This record gives sequence, C-alpha cells and structure tokens, in this order.
Amino acid sequence: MSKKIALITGISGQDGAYLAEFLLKKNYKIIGTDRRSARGNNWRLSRLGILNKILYEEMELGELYEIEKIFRKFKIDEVYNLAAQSFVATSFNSPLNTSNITGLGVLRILETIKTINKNIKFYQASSSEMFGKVTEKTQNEKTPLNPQSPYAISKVFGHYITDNYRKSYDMFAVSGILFNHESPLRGEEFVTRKIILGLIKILNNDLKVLELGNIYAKRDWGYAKEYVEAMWKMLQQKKPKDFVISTGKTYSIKYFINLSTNYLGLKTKWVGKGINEKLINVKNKKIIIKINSKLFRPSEVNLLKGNSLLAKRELGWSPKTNLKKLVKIMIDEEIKYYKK
Ligand code: NAP
Ligand code: F7E
Repeated sequence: MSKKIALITGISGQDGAYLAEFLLKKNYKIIGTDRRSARGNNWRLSRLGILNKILYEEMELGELYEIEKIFRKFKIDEVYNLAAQSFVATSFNSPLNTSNITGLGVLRILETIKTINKNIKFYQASSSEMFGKVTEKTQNEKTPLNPQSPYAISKVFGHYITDNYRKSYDMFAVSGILFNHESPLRGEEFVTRKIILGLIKILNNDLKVLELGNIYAKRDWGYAKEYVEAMWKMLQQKKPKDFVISTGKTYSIKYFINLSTNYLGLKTKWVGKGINEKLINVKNKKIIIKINSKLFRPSEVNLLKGNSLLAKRELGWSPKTNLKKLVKIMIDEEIKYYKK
C-alpha cells in the first residue's frame, strides 16, 4: 500500500516538529511547508532527528498561488494547518498581518481544497484564546467565544470558516481547540520557555534580571508532544467534529515560576506588590524577576481552563503529563542544550 501523504503548514514551529515526528512513526510521507524568509529555521526538526525525513516546499500563507501549486503537485490525503502568526502580544502591533495569515490563510487553504480535491481532510489549529474573557468556569466545545486580541479574533474567523466549509461543501474539515501546550521546543517569546531560559541564563551569569508582565494570568498548560496526537486522531474519525484539548487544570504564571525555581534548587522569596513585586534570590539577595508594565497586554485573557471530556470519550485522548513533570522536562532539556 502506498504511503499516506500529510501536508503540514508551519513545519518549523513547535507543533509542526512534533506532529511530523508522530506522523513519520505512522509511516506517512510528510510535506512540510516553510517560508522563504525563514529557511534555515529548522533547529526543532534537527533536534528531533527528522530534518532529512521531510519533503520541504516553500509556502507563504498570504499567497494563494503558492498554496495551489503545492496542492496540484502532490496527491495530499491530510492537511494540518499549523502555520500562523501565533504570538498574541505581536498581534496587537501587527493586526493586519495577523488577520491575513492567521485568519484569511485558513480560507485560502479551504478554497484550494474545495477547488482541487474535496476529499482531502483538513485540520485547523484553533485556540483556547478564542474563549477570551471567559463566560463559563471551564470551557468546552459549546462555550461561547469572546476573543480579546487580533490573534484570537483571527482564530475565530479560521474556526468559523472551517465549520462553514464543512457544512456547505460536505468537506472533512475540523478544528482542534487546543489550550496552551508547551515543551522544550516552545518559542522563546512564550512565557513558559521565557521563564525557564531566563532563570538558566541568570544561573549562568548571562542575564541579571528577568522582566515579565502579568504574572497573575492563569493558563491550562499541557505537553505539546501529547497534543499533536489528538490532531491526528481528529482526522481519523468517521465524521468530522471539533474537539477541545486541554488538561482541565489551571495555574498562574507565578505558580509556574515557583515550580521552576524549586526544580532548579533556587531558594527565593516574593516581595512587594503589583508593579513593584519582585522575586529575590535568598542566597545573594539579588533580584531575579521584576515586573515591566510594557509587557502587559492592551487586553488580557485572565483565566483559561478546558474541559476535554468529549475528546476522552470519542477520541480516547487524555493528557498524561502534569505541570510539575512538564517543568522538569523543559528544564532538563534547556540545561542539556544551553550554549551548545
Ligand atoms: P509556532 O511555534 O509559533 O509556529 C508557527 C508556524 O507558523 C511557524 O512554522 C512559522 O514559520 C509559521 N508561519 C508564520 N507566519 C507564516 C506565514 N506568513 N506563512 C507561512 N507560515 C508562517 O506555533 P505552535 O506553538 O507550533 O502552534 C501551531 C499552531 O497552533 C499555530 O497556528 C498556533 O496559533 C496554534 N495554537 C498553538 C497553541 C499552543 O499553545 N502552542 C495553542 C492553540 C493553538 P516561521 O518559522 O517562518 O516563523
Ligand atoms: O502568555 C502572560 C501573558 O505568550 C501566557 C500561544 O501559543 O497559547 C499561547 O498564547 C500568559 C499571558 O501565551 C509575560 O500576558 C506575563 O496571560 O505564553 P503566552 P498565550 O498568550 O496564552 C494560546 C492557546 C495560543 O493559541 C497562542 O498561539 O502569560 N505573561 N508575562 C507573559 N507572556 C509572555 N509571552 N511574556 C511575558 O513576559
């Protein structure tokens, strides 16, 4: 039997790398798309040892003709649309680009599938950020969306247009509403990796103080390597359906910092309040973390906590790694690769 062909947009990102690793083990042929401007940004695929096992094609999600070219060249079975301007903070400074890529990019792919081959299965990377200022204590597939950033609004567009193409054109198009998922392959701008890398830099005297924004926001953090399996499972269902993927637990950024300093063996103490709150290294009395108001977002999502019971029931998916274990995985690998 010939191999199934999966197209992964955003192959150079965290999820693209783990998903490619996962699908290769399932004997898929992988076509990974990247941007001309980012060629060479492939450290994640190198680290997983799969750099040479993927067929690369250039694709800028803003260019319809580049998308169509790839869909005409290969007989694709499954598409995983992971490419996006994915950093919420940046979306406030680049709302037009974010809407064009994170939002309209989804439509460009759906239109291409509709025109070229409606049998291609499509996965859209939707996000818990769409729940925004939450209207329910835990969020599931039926919770109303209330987005708070250009990023989240673009994801809402991607989410609804996927739903619309599924219903209007009888396409197998689904969205996974994934809550925050982290790993050693997380981008350095996201708060978990920023904290871990920052603390390790401080321990190595490469940084004096780590600056953060709102440390009281709470997130439902899972392990990215487990979340990509749920993406695949969604495309193997008999009928297309959307699923929430989450751990069901929520913790503040401050709690994440405390777990990290504990695991690193740092004795620390929080002092001050609000903008003056600081984390002190008890041993040498130096400030390790301070708050920078410039890192606050114009509009914040204070709390996210998912309910993925539907995924457990219908996909047989549930999270396995708790936050303490995730911190250990991230710190161990950060230390291993630090300055290599
Ligand atoms: P990531 O590490 O930031 O990766 C994003 C990918 O998109 C990168 O490969 C990036 O390529 C690519 N990209 C950006 N702009 C592009 C453009 N104009 N044309 C083509 N490709 C472009 O994100 P991630 O954490 O793996 O997340 C994967 C997807 O899931 C994203 O859509 C994200 O919004 C969504 N999501 C993530 C989470 C999470 O917690 N990680 C949760 C829910 C949803 P470059 O290397 O060229 O920048
Ligand atoms: O922020 C707060 C910040 O940037 C988490 C993306 O993958 O998950 C991610 O979006 C929280 C926010 O992730 C800093 O204000 C405080 O409340 O790690 P983050 P995010 O915005 O939740 C969702 C599900 C996605 O879909 C996105 O693509 O941490 N925070 N101080 C900070 N955040 C950052 N980045 N940097 C700080 O210094």
